[in-house]
Amino acid sequence: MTNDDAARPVLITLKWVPEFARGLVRDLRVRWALEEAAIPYRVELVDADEKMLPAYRALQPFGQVPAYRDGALRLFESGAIVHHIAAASPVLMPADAAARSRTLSWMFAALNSVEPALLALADVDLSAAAAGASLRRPALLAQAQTRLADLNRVLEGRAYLLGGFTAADILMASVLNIVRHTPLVAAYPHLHAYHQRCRARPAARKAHADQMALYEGAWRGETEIR
Ligand SMILES: N[C@@H](CCC(=O)N[C@@H](CS)C(=O)NCC(=O)O)C(=O)O
Repeated sequence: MTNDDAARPVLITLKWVPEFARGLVRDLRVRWALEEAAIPYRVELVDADEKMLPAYRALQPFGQVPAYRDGALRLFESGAIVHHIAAASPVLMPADAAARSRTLSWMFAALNSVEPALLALADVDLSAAAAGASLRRPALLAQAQTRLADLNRVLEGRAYLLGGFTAADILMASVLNIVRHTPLVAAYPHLHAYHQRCRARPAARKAHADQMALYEGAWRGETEIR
């Protein structure tokens, strides 16, 4: 490893995930933010057993991914990691204090108001273990549609959530990916155009390709957790 490599932030994620999760693992948000901010980074991988070990729990208390190291700083929660990257990047956060707070509102909205509704629906649709889940589906679908219809209204006449692109769009577009197994997003024209616009960004494409390359065995890197 060169000195340059050693100074780079490190994204820690899962070595392998089942097919249905590929392209959805939350390291994607962090990769995307790093690409937008033009920050080179390294990737370290953990497997299902390693992420249960104390060394990893010290980084991510719930044994989940992603986790992140930036110098002496250790972070977990994808939203917090994206915020950390965004706070130092004019591409991802406006300079004005009020606009930064509004960006944060939309970042929380993506993770707190939209993601749970879409995850609940995806869980029922994609989890074989969700016994009796079909009974709940109509209510969960209605809940997801309510959120998406509200977002569709917000996005009418706007390229991005705050007008210009911010870290909030990384989180929101990544959250919308959760229902990629349904035609839900496509049913809302402003939301659909927004989602396509976000996904077409070169940084988004690169982040997605890099995550997928991992599972296709095209990625070679370090796996040691320090
Ligand atoms: N709120 C957390 C959720 C993290 C999360 O659910 N990660 C998933 C992958 S996307 C995971 O690690 N799943 C494996 C597990 O929970 O054991 C975040 O945004 O970082």
